Parts: sequence; C-alpha cells; structure tokens
Amino acid sequence: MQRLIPTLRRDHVEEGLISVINTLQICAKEISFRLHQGELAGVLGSTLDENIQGETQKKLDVLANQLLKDILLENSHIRAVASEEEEGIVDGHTTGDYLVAFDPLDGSSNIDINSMVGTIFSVLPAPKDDRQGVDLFLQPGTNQLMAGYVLYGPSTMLVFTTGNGVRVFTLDQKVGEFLLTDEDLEIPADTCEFAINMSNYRHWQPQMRAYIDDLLAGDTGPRCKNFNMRWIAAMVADVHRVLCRGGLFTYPWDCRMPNKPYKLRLMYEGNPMAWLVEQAGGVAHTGEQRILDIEPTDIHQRIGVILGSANEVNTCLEYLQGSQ
Ligand code: AFP
Ligand code: FBP
Repeated sequence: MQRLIPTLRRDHVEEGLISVINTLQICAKEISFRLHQGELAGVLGSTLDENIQGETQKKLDVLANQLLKDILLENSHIRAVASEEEEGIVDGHTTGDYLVAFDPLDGSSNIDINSMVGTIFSVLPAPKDDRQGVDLFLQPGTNQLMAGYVLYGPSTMLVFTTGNGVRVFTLDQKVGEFLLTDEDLEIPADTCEFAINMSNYRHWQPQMRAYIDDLLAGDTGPRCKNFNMRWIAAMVADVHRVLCRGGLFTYPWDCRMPNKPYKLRLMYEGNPMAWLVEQAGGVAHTGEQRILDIEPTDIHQRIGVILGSANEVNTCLEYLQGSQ
C-alpha cells in the first residue's frame, strides 16, 4: 500500500505543501494517540474555560489546539495559523507561503462518550501583498491548496484533497504510518439517506421543514421513496459517511439567534468540507450560494451548509428557492 509522501509526489504537489501536509499528519498521529488512550491519559472532561465561540472547552479541545499550533508553527513554510478555538490568528514565519486554518477537535461533545471526532484543516496561500493579521485568511474557499480532515474512529483516517480527487489514508498502528486505502472517493449522485439535527425542526425556515416533511413521508409521499436518517453530531464523521456512500448533510438556518442564525463555521468546517465534497462529485451550498465562492468578512463567520449527493442537494435547493 502506498505511503503518504510518495502519493503526494505522484500527484505533483509542491514540496512546500508536502512539508505542511507531513506536519499535519504528525499532529494527527499525536492527537490520535491521546484520544485512544482516553481516560487513561487523564484528558477527558471539560475545562472551566469558554472558547471564542462561547462554548465550554473540553480538555482535549485545548490539548489538540495547542499541539497543532506548536507543531505547525515550527514549520518554516507556514506564515500563520487560525484556529476555531482562538479569536485572532497566530503568526508563524514571515517568509512562509502557506496559511493553515483548523478546527482542532470537531464534534467535541462526542469525546467523553468515546464516539467519533475529527480534526479539520484548510490550507490557503499566504498573500504576497502587504496584508497582515486576520486579513491574510479572508480568501474564498476556491483559493484552498489543500483541505481535509482526520477522523478518529475505530481506525484513524486522513482524508484530503489537493485538487486531484479525494484520497483516503488509514493509520497503520503497527508501523505508525498513514497508508493509501482509497484512491478516489466519489459520492453517488442519488441517495436515500440524510443527516440533520431533527430536534431543531421548529426553528427552521418553512421551506426546509417542507423538504424534510417530504423525505419523512417516504414512498407514499411526493418523493416516492423511503429515506433513512443518520446523525453523529460531529460534522467530520457525518461528512465522512456522505463521502463514502452518499447522502445529504445539512446544518441549516435556525431562527433562534437572529444575528447568528447558523452554527457551522466557514473557514474551519464549510470551506474544507465543501472542497472535498465537490472533488468527490457532490454539491456544497449555503442555500443561497456555492460555499466555495463566499468572500469571507470574518475568520469566525458562520454559514448555512447543505452538502452531499448532487441530485439530492439540488432537490433540497429547489425547495429552499421555492420551486417545489
Ligand atoms: P464542536 O465544534 O463543538 O465540536 O461542534 C461540532 C459541530 O459544530 C458539528 O461538527 C456538528 O455537525 C454539530 O456541531 C452538531 O451539533 P448538534 O449539537 O446540533 O448535534
Ligand atoms: P447491526 O446489528 O446491523 O449493526 O444494527 C445495529 C442496530 O441493531 C442497533 O445497534 C442500532 O441501535 C440500530 O441497529 C440502528 O438502527 P436504524 O438503522 O434504525 O438506525
């Protein structure tokens, strides 16, 4: 089975970016080890702190964030990093060509129940002009050079794209290396599976409720087929399922917070997952526009997300746009 670096070279990935990806996989192995030690490592449970998103931080959130920052910032190719857990960016090397945005542990409510979590990352080019600070990162997802995630599940998997399709590597615990286990993921265009937090039903727009109502109506309803639902409460795991066997994943507009009606974050969740999904032949949309085309105005901005099997996402969009 092919190893990581030879695969990247075969894909003609530039050496600086290979170095960044290599550093990311070193971080992934370290986080994977701590997660798999679980309670034995004394890292389960919460801290007393809140992160920039106003969420209580788990000890492993803090640990994963620190590990990523420390290890990434040693790499001279990295100009700066931005984390979902921190307000500002952290500067690295002024001559670095790359920026890395990451969500250190996505799905952190799963940590204490020994369920799936992941690390999501997005690599952008460092602008060559005089931009500084957070402005460096305010680039659309179409600029991404590499995007992916590590899924810490029964096995640890590294899934990413550099624009040549979606490659999947599995961590061989015996030799401590990621080995290529799927060359090119493709999302089937049609699906009978969806993922949404149904407990928020009363907070959605009527059009989204109508779409879900029709899925639930099954083969005697307007969609004339039965749908199944899955929800892991970790986007990384739900999107992994969609990449592996198709499906529609959405975290839609929600009326509870008029000024912040969305949950998922563009830079750390939306953009990297959108590029992966598009590279696998799927569609990733906010309900109003293609996610990758959004010109960000804030590194922590939140968006609506509807992604997955192309035909199903397009059907959902027809409901939202009122043509169904
Ligand atoms: P964290 O960023 O706190 O780990 O949350 C993960 C997440 O943003 C995303 O991965 C899930 O899809 C979503 O939360 C689950 O949210 P619910 O609480 O609505 O299930
Ligand atoms: P398997 O025996 O095929 O693994 O099925 C597992 C299971 O019986 C339960 O563990 C689980 O609660 C249930 O199926 C899930 O069923 P559904 O497909 O209705 O969500």
